[in-house]
Parts: sequence; C-alpha cells; structure tokens
Amino acid sequence: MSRSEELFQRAVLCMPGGVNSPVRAYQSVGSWPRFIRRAWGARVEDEDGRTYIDYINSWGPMILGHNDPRIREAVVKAAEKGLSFGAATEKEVEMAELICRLVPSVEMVRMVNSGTEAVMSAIRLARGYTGRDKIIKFAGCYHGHSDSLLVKAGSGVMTGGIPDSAGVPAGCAADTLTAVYNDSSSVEAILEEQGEQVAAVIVEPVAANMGVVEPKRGFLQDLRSLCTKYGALLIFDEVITGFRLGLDGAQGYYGVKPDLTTFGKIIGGGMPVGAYGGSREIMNHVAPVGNVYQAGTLSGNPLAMAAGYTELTILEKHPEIYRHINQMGEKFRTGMRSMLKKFDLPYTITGVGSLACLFFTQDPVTDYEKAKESDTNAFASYFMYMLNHGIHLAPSQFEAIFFSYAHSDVDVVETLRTAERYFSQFRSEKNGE
Ligand code: HOZ
Repeated sequence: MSRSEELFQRAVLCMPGGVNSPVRAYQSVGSWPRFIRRAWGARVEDEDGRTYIDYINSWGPMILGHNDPRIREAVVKAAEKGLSFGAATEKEVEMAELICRLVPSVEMVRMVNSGTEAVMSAIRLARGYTGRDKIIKFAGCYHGHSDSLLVKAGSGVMTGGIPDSAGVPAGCAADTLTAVYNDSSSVEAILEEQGEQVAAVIVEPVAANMGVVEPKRGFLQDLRSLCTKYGALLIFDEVITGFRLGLDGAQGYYGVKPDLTTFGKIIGGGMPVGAYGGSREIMNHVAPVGNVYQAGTLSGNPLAMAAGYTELTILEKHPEIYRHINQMGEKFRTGMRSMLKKFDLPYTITGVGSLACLFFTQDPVTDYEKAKESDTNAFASYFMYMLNHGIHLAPSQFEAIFFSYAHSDVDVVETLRTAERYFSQFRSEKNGE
C-alpha cells in the first residue's frame, strides 16, 4: 500500500472524507488523495516520492511557481518579528495602497482571510449600502461556502452533485436568485420583476468553478448597464481572475468597472488571505466608519501581508510574467485543440490567458447546464492516466488548469504528449484494436 493510501485510511477516521476541503478527496475520480509533502517551481512531490507537473497551483495563488524564494524570505523575515499582533501594521497600509493603485475601481480595501469571507462581507456591504436584501448569482458560479451563496454553486458542490447544500436556512436561500451565466436577459427578467429588492448581482467575470467558461462578448457590459439601471451593485468575484488575467484582473481585461471586487488566495502568495474593495463612497459604509459590521483578528496578518505584498510587487515589476503564463495557456489550448481534431474526439477546450479546461463534452460550454453535460466518467479515466504519468490536474471536471511562471515550454509539451498517449490508446480501445 502506498503512503498516500495509508495516510488516507487514517484521515478518513478523523476528518470528514479524510480531507479539509471536499474536491481534494478524489471522490469524483474514484481514487484517494495523493498527499503532497513538498512543492517547488512547477512541481509537487507526494509522500511516496513521486513528482508531478502541477496544474492545481494551490488553485491559483502560486502564479510565480511554488515556493518562490523571494516570498519565502519575506515570510521568514516577517515571522522573526512576530506572527500576529491583532493590531494595525505598516505592511497592511502598503498592501492596501498597492491594491488601490493597481485596480482602478478599488479606492479602499478591507483585508480578510479568505475568498469566502471576502464575498460574504461584500454581500453584506451591498445589502447595507442599498437597503435591499436580494442578490442575483449565476448557476455554476462559486463564491465560497457562505449560506446565501451555496445555491446552484460550482466547484465542490457541483463535483459532488449537491447544488443546494443542506444546512442553509430556507429564508437565506430565498433571497438568492439565480440567473443563467452568459444570458443577460435572464438577469433582466429578474430585475424587471424584483429590481427594487435586489442589492447586488455577483459574478465570476470568467466562470472558473464549473470548468472554465468565458463570458460572451457584451455579457459583462450588459450586467454593468442593468445594475446601473436598477440601482443594484455589480460585484466581480475576482478570487480566480484577479491579478491573473493582468494586474487589474478581469475588469481590466474586459473593460468593465464593477462597484465592488472580491479577491482571495491570489493576493496572499500562498498564505490565507482575501479582500474586498470598491469606491470610497461605498467602502465608507464599513465599520468603524459606517454601520456595516465586519471584523477579524487575523485580518491583515503580518505574514500574509508580507507574502502578498511581495508577490504583487513582483507581478507589477515584471510584465513578462503575464506574457509567459498567457503563452503557456495558449500553447496548451492550441495543442489540445489540434489533438482533439487529430483523434476526432468530441471534447471541448476552453480558457483564457493562463486558465484552461478540457470539457468532456462536444457542445460549446457557455453555462452550468452545458458544463453539466460533460462525461465525468471519461474525465475520471483521463485524469487517472495523467496522474499516473506525472501530471497533477485538479481531481474534478469542474475546476480549472492554472499555469504559473514556473511552467516551461517543455512542461507543456510533456503534458500534451502524455495526453496524446492517453487519447491514442483510448481511440485504439474504442476501435477494438
Ligand atoms: N474550492 C476550491 C476550488 N475551486 C478547492 C479548494 C481546495 O480544495 O483547496
């Protein structure tokens, strides 16, 4: 028995599903988690000493590659001065100034500890600011695990086939209205009926928790106009796209200005961080200036600020990082697309910049219903082959592939070759050869 299997046997006895976050359990691919003991650059190594080219990248934040020495040194230096003060620090001011400078729609920002917390707080702020209770989200978009957002959510809930979590009070879910991603008329229909009660429309500008689904041309612009027309706030959840599609995230990439933006792990360089921000006018409703309460002992934690500030500063100083990760994404998508053609496979490759996804379905994937048409058994078979041949993908059809600055041309070629070996074998088996 492998060491990962042994650890998993122990883990299931003391942790639900043996994990601290559901997708990691490998349930949907019919296997057990590979326990990771270290990571560097584009590689992770499991407890059995097997190394993999990693495309999970801690679900986004390792944009420079794993264990970047500059970030590690910044954390060590900060740790030497103390791990947590529960008090104001210089670094959190520098961090806030940096985010406000890099993201034009953000004039003020509040640091929190995760994307879930950021979104939960932004929703409360939108409700407090507008005096309205309802929110609109899109089926298949995932905004963390707070009550009002676990309605038709993506990521682990989609992977596990539980679109509406137990434990969410009916009254809470009733204030969450769901629309169809990439269909602004579905939002308009809700707003026409209940516009005066809607505090916010929240969207992942590129949906990256139902696989990767790009916004159609004009979709985000339509949301902007509708929100302005009906007096609702537009919230961009940039937990995945922020500082990945560019320094100004998806809002810069698509040229749409939200009222509030949420960030997550990406601004922590590997430490637990989140943030929400927007105009001075809206953010001044947050306590202690305003009456929307939100607080946290570890918010602005000195280690997290040191890691995040170092990472964002490097990203700002080195535009070549974005060129490189986008090129890697493009190389992968192009290579995969021609492979699908070569083997005449009814699958679809999607993505933008350094995000990608191979959907095991033929039709263009534009929303939750289309994403759900994917053949998840076919994904599981592909996933296991890739894993057994040194490629560490997210263990779910409904997650993204993340490229980092540490991925090289050689890594992408090796990944494509591995996929090619799988697909040629798969085709031979299918043809009974
Ligand atoms: N919700 C994350 C993916 N979208 C998974 C988090 C994790 O397992 O680390």
